[in-house]
Amino acid sequence: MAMKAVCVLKGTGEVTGTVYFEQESNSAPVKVTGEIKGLTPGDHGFHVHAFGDNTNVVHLSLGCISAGPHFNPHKKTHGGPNDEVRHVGDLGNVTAGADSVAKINIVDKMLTLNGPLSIIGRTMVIHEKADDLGKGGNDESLNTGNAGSRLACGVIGITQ
Ligand SMILES: [Cu+2]
Ligand SMILES: [Zn+2]
Repeated sequence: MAMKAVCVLKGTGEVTGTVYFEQESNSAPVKVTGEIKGLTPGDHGFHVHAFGDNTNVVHLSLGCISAGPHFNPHKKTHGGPNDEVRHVGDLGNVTAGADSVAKINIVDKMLTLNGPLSIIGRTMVIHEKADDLGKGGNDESLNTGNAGSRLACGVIGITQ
């Protein structure tokens, strides 16, 4: 079924964003668009995390931790969006320009807004550092991509 969702990202610092999701039918890829502001120029890891729980967003140093790990219903290791082996939530990186703004324009075949593996009600997180896409050569790379702290996050909700 055609579905649309939206996520407003907030954190303890200056990073804010709005991300839109659109899926034309149950098995169609999901289009992810929008903008994140207040980033240092360069790549920043961008993932769907497992829980729609943002209770500790307001605590300094605990930003967005209650969102849990990357959404990983198939129990795979961390990877990049074009890898066969990846977490469902692994969307790779978004890139901020010199103006500190990252424009998002992603089409992803693994995300869905329908059924039991829907990402609606889960959390989008933008990270401090680049995601190494599982190729960093250490254990953490296969878990989080070494993307560092969570700058801002928000729960993905249904929109019209
Ligand atoms: Cu993440
Ligand atoms: Zn991951």
